Amino acid sequence: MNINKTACFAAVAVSVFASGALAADHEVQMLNRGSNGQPMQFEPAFLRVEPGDTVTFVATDKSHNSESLKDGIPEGATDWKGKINEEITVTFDVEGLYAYKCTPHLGMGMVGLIQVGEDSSNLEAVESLKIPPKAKGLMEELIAQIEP
Ligand SMILES: [Cu+2]
Repeated sequence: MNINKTACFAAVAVSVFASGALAADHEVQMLNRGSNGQPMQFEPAFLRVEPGDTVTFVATDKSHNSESLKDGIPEGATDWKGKINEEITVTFDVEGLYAYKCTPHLGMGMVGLIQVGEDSSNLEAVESLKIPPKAKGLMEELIAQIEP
């Protein structure tokens, strides 16, 4: 009886883990003005998550979206492109750095960075992204927040 109970518990624990029930969902707000007073911001613009976690980009304010930047995500990772005014949930399975933008506000510096796990081997690609100066400036600030 005891043995059966233990085996049963182990099976449940394994299936919970395998189904990803331990994965967390994080939220990033898309805002006309961030709490730092800057216009057109993702908040938080830098996020550290674990592989398998999801991030929901919330359409708190209108006229924003979230789209991965070309050459700004790890090799083998899936890009994404949310529609304007729509919430989108993205699952991050591949470790690495993910740079993204709000398509209409890239020129105003509306970019964000997500670090998944501990692999930052695509850092150089993110550092050399071809994006407008204001976006570049914020991206540098976000890169400085990467955890080693
Ligand atoms: Cu925007």
